[in-house]
Amino acid sequence: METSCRICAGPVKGSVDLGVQPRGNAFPKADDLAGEFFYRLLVGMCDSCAMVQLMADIPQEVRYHDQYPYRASNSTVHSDHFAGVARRLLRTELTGFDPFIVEIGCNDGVMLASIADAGLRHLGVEPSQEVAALAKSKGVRVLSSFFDEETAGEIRAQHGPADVIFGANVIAHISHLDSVLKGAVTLLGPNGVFVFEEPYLGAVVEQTAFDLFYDEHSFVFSVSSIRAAARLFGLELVDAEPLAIHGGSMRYTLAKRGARTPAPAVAELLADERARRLDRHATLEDLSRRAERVREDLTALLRELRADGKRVAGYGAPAKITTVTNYCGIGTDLIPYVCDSTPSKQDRVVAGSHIPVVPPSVFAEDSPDYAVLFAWNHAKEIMAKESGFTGRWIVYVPEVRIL
Ligand code: JHZ
Ligand code: ZN
Repeated sequence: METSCRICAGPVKGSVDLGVQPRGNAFPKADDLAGEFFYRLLVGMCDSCAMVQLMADIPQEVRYHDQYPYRASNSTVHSDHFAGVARRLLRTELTGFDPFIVEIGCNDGVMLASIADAGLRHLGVEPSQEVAALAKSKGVRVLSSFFDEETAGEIRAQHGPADVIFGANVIAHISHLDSVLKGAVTLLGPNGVFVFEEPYLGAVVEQTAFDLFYDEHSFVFSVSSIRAAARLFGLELVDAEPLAIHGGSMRYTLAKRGARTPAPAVAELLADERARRLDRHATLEDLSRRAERVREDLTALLRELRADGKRVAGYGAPAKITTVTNYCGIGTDLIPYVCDSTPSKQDRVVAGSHIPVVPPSVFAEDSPDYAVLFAWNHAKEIMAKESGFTGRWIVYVPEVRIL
């Protein structure tokens, strides 16, 4: 199958096929499974600009509805990270007279709350009402909208130019990325920056983290694909910084073309990506083969444990659990339940695989023999919290192992 690139219209060939999948964050109620939505999860790379993207495009209104269940403050590591992002922006980019910052997809206000506390002009652009209400309760000003070129023009007309546009785990979700980049040009002041952090293709490839592919991730960025996209729309990549969050992310800084001198990190990371062949189809094809291996090993292990009469549970219901359980065909026969601390996911089931999501207290009482760590990117925090767990952890990133 071939489609055209959402950024440059070049040819995109599907290289990773993760089968028929539901929406990653659907988490339906057990008695409301009749209308479950499925699509083919095929991931490809553009021949021209190397942007990795989903071949399918699920309408954004279907994905980011008012009950969107993800809470960005779901871990102390994440909350600390975003408070740190705010502190750094306050120290670096927001030091002029009456600065203004816009956050695309501010979720529950995990970052902007610190900006609001500091008394700076800010605006979160957030289409999902439940998370927006949480942000507002922290004193964050929120515009209920999707961000695009038109919204950017409206914000500029009302508030003036922005010094910073920020986004975390949201820019790669927006299939009309071209309109977002044009909107950034419209909204930013002459020396303003567009800073965003998203899961990094290099980390996905290195760790065989195929579960980072789901409907919300319209793209998985790399330094080279973001540099190419920025150039097409009058922006320039002036900095890039690897981050540990979400299993390996990259923070990109774009400025208006010619406004800033690119930091040496950009050229260094581009060279590293070339050496790692991150712009080659063959790299995605290899990732696909390694994903198949994980599927074989994980299902074989779970079947063996079931045959031995062992009790197995899941720990954490990130969006990633939807991809991995549906791709591997893991249902309640192999994993009867998964626990997650997010109230908006509890008493619901994982889409497609229908594994019930329960509160962590159920896990503590049940004390299973094994727990599959689906929230593998939070391993340290979860294992510290569950230090009393007497069973053994199973991880599947970068390969299937019992810890
Ligand atoms: P977590 C998110 O994906 C959402 P997800 C989003 N789609 C995105 O783009 C990516 O990030 C990058 C639970 N948990 O953070 C909470 C516990 O139960 O890996 C969460 O449901 N106990 C915007 O959904 C889940 O695990 C704990 O102690 O893959 C983790 O989800 C902790 C720490 C977490 O994101
Ligand atoms: Zn392209």
